[in-house]
Amino acid sequence: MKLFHSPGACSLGIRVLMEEIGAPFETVNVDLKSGEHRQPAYMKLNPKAKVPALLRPDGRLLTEFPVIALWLARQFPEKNLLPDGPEGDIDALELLDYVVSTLHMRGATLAMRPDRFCQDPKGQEEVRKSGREVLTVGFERLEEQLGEKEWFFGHMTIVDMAVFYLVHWQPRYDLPLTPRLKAFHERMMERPAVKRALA
Ligand SMILES: N[C@@H](CCC(=O)N[C@@H](CS)C(=O)NCC(=O)O)C(=O)O
Repeated sequence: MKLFHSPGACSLGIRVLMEEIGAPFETVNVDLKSGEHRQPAYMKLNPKAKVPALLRPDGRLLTEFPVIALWLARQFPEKNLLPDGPEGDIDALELLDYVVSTLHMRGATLAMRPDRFCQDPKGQEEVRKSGREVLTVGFERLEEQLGEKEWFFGHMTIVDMAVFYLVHWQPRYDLPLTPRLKAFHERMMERPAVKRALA
């Protein structure tokens, strides 16, 4: 397996997941800052020009965080990375998609990079505000769903990896984390897999 990622990007969640799984994998750093993801060499492989992307041993390239995470969880069932119960994969996808499609794409992206959507400084302030509003509502949802548990579904699952990268971006969107999310982030930061992924 080969993971295409970029330090500081949402691919961190997949990197942590792969470290938790502990199977051998290669990493390829795609430098978003210099625009390497839009260069022909990467676009040929992944025309979406995004990270994460995971090259499977059979040669298929997987894109989209929830898809990569679900594939990895299914590939290593002994690691128990899906919620328990007959609809564990559905439960995981429901929350994963909320974190990635709403809180990341519609919340954090707007709050962190308003310049990508608007040139005018006043307009950028509006964009940033709109992203922070989405995050504020989302944090309340996540706070409630986490409750007094250590992990979103009682034991560690692929959902925790997505929440991790989102809360890890906190200094960039500069919105206080709710108490349980803050404790969740601190808990994740203690994990050897996270330390390895961030090293
Ligand atoms: N929907 C995609 C989002 C991936 C995404 O937006 N990745 C960002 C990094 S956090 C990226 O590659 N950005 C490059 C760009 O948009 O130019 C997923 O779930 O993987």
